[in-house]
Amino acid sequence: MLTSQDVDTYRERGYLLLPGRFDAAETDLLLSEARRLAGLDIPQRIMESDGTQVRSVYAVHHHSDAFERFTRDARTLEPARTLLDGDVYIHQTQLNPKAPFVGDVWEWHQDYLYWERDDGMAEPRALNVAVFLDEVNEFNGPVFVMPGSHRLSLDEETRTVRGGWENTLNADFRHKITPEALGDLADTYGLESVRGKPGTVCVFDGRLLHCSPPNLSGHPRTVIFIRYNSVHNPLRPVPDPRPEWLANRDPSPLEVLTRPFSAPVAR
Ligand code: 6CS
Ligand code: FE
Repeated sequence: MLTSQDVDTYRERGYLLLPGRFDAAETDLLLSEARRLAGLDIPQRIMESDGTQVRSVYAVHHHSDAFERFTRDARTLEPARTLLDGDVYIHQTQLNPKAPFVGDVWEWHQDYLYWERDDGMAEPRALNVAVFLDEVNEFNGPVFVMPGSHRLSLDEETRTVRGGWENTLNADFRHKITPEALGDLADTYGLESVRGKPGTVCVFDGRLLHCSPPNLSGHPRTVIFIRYNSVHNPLRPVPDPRPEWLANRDPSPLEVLTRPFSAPVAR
């Protein structure tokens, strides 16, 4: 599924954009599932600070057959298996509908620092597969990245400033990189925003430095994130573990579907 050039780009820059991987019928199906899930009053649903708009729904593959199959579709799972060099399992899934005007920022961070400090992940051998269900453009809160920053361990520059794991989900982040370090990093690595049409897949390294501004367009910006971890990279015990719906501790390998996730299931 990935060319050798794709793999080189990913290794060099820490992320890879794959346009046109899912068609409109598929993104429409996932969008309607996304709307259904955003309407469920479940602990996995996290609200924005305004208390009315949905910021995220986690563990979508536990609440939707379509999303569960989607995590095993060749177009999401194969890139993860290739780039992580073998069997993988799901660490976490997240739906991020990013409602217009009301949402809060996602500050600069490396995901792996959360997975390491909060979940006991042994190595940075995990990645994100993000799929755009709406167009992502400069106005609606695209992810900003610092290309090449995935080679860095920013352990020293990242301070743990909040106590509870709720602060790994809301806008008041638990682990914050100092502004001084961020300024220097931005000068060294430069910034890019990751944009594309619906159906685009963006794969990015668990250590790629990223953030995203609020959505200031008039329409939602729905993105689904699947976080795959290598089965050889287990979570170690931690004193106060996050719930399994944020940090899955069952590393059973996933098998790739032989048909598109959207194909009718044979009975
Ligand atoms: O806490 C987590 O696991 C998630 N938190 C952030 C800030 N980014 C993604 C990560 O998966
Ligand atoms: Fe993140």
